[in-house]
Amino acid sequence: MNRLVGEHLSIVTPKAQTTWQRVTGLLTLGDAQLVFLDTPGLLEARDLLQRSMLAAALEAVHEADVVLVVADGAHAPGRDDRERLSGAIAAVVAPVHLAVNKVDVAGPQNVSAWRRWASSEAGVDRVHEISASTGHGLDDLREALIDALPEAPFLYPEDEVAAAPVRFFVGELVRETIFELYGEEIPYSTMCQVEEFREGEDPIYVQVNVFVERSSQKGILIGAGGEAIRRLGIDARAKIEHFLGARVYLDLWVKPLKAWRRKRAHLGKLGFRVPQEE
Ligand SMILES: Nc1nc2c(ncn2[C@@H]2O[C@H](COP(=O)(O)OP(=O)(O)OP(=O)(O)O)[C@@H](O)[C@H]2O)c(=O)[nH]1
Ligand SMILES: [Mg+2]
Repeated sequence: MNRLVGEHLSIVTPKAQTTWQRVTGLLTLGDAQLVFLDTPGLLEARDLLQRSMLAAALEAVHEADVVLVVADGAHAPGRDDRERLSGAIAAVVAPVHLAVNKVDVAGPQNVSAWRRWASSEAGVDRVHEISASTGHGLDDLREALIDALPEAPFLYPEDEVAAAPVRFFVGELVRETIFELYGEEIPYSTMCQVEEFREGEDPIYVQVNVFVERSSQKGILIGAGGEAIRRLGIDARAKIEHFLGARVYLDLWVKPLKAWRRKRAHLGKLGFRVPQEE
C-alpha cells in the first residue's frame, strides 16, 4: 500500500504482526479513486488484542470492493496459510486477487506454489507477481485493481492520501522504531499514543505515552542510564520530522498499563475496536 500510494502510511518492520489496526491509504488517478484498507494479517488470535486485529482484517475483507491477498513469495504457502485464507475468502462476493510479493528475492518454486494454490482455490480471480521493494509489477497491479472497481462517487477529496489524523501516524512511527530497536518481547508489549501535540510552536511539541504491559518492562525501555530511550527518541524524532516536514521536540513518557493487551477497557482507550464476546 505504501508503495502504491507513495507515502509511508503503514509501518513496516521485519518482525511479524507489525500492523495492529486498519490503515487507510488513498490514491486518486484521473477518474479512479482507490481506497486501500491495509490490515493486520489473518493470524491465530490468542489474546484480546489479536482478536481485535483479526476482526479488523475480516471486517475489511467483507467491506472491500476488491480483496487483494498479499502473500510472502519468499515462502511457499503452508497448511495454516491455506486454511486461513480459504476460510476468509470463502464467503467473499467481491473479486479476490492474489499478489505474490517479494519476487525480487523469492525462489520461482515458491511463486509457482502460490500460483498452484490460487488455481485450486475457486475464489481467486487473478494472480500478480510483485515486489513492493523494487516496484516490479505494481503498474499492472494498479491497473487491474482499477479495472475491478465498481462505479461510484469519490469517497475522499482527490488530493488526500490518508484518512487518519496526524496523531495516529506519529504514534505509529514511535511504535515502528520500538520494533526496530528492541528485542522479541518489548515491541509486542508496547503501545504508543500521542498525549499532546502543540502545533503552533517551533519545534512542534509532541508528547507520546509509551504504554508497557508490566512495570518491569519500563526499565528495559529506558535502558541503563537512559541510553535506550535516548536512542528511541532520536530515531523516532527523525521519522516524525520527516513525516511532518517540521522540527519536533519529542517527549516520551513510559507508563505501565497492566496487561493492556488482554483488557477490553485499556484496548478501547488505546484506540482499538474490540469485538463483542460471542
Ligand atoms: N525483499 C523484499 N522485502 C520486502 C518486500 N516487501 C516487503 N518486504 C519486507 O518484508 C517485511 C515485512 O513487511 P511488512 O510491510 O511489515 O509486512 P506485512 O505484511 O504488513 O506484515 P504485518 O504488518 O507484520 O502483518 C519488511 O522487512 C519489509 O521490508 C519486497 O517486495 N521484497
Ligand atoms: Mg503490515
